[in-house]
Amino acid sequence: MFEKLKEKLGGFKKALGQVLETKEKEAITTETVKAEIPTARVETGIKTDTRITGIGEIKKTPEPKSPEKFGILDKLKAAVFEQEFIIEESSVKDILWELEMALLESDVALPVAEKIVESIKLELVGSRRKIGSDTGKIVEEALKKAILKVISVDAFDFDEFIRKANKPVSIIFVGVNGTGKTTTVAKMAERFKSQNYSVVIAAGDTFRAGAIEQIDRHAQTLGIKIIKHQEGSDPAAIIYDAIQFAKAKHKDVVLADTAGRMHTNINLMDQLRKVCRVNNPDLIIFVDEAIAGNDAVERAKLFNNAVPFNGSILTKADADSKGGAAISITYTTGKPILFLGVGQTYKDLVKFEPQWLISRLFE
Ligand SMILES: Nc1nc2c(ncn2[C@@H]2O[C@H](COP(=O)(O)OP(=O)(O)O)[C@@H](O)[C@H]2O)c(=O)[nH]1
Ligand SMILES: [Mg+2]
Repeated sequence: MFEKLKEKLGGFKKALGQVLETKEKEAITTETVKAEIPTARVETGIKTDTRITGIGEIKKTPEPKSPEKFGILDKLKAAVFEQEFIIEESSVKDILWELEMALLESDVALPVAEKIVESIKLELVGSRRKIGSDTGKIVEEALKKAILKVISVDAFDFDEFIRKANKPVSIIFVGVNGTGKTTTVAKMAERFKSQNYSVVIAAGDTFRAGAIEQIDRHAQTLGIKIIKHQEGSDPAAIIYDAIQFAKAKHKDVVLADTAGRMHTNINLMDQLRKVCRVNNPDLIIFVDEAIAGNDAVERAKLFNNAVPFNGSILTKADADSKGGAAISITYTTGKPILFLGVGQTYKDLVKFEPQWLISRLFE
């Protein structure tokens, strides 16, 4: 997962680390040169003092290698290593440009790549670094901080939300075709079941031939109640029926599948608005595939305009080497990633934590 991005971030870390080390060496050289000048003065000073105060007392002139002289030299040398050097913008400019290009190549959206680079610049440029500190660590911390900033939004804990919500909790899954909505509904059903919630599935994709059978098969396999109508019927009515059923039977969660639709199809987006308005779900979740990169981010924007969603699920993260969508979607929509789909079995769903992604990127 995200191998190419990991590689690029690793490359950046190494390259910037080298730039900082070079700067550090330059700083040491400069400081050593400066350090030698006061040493000379110290020697002269001692001689002068001896001459003035000690006429006739030549024997009191300090030995050339007196302990005092060594002491001062050592102190000066120590001072060099306690010295700091300042990171200037000119020394990191090129390398930050390369980072921006690498992020764009990894499908990170332009404003997000710019934001990351800007954060790193703010963190490093003008800052004082102790000579001898671990430059790799400095760069890694700056990178982690910058990425964490763009992938974190106001804390929303999905599990806590479900625990506290009035039951039944209704969740509608939306997105374009083939991204993994139906599979994700089944994975979520399995996850809720394992947490001892009772689940009802609404077969809200009445548009595509075979969609009802597909979700029905999942429901049978998982032993979960499903509410379905015939192909071509009104999805808003099916979801409504499922919620009424859940209320009557005291079920905990309603998971509603919907037909995939292009974010650019005005009629189908209007239909989705109606489905959500009629049913007023507790949560709307946008599902897209991580491998779609920037396309997923663009689609998320338009879906969020039509039916403002609470969070997104990125599927097929197991097949995504670029990581751009995972990094960009939260910053672009202002809504958190809730889960990642990481495979084709029911268990292949991981709760998304920003810190988890960061540790994956730098492991
Ligand atoms: N590798 C992988 N494949 C997935 C994942 N989620 C869904 N799929 C596959 O994507 C295809 C489309 O999934 P489906 O749920 O029918 O998409 P929908 O059209 O949005 O409902 C299926 O072959 C799924 O097995 C995932 O997290 N990883
Ligand atoms: Mg489907």
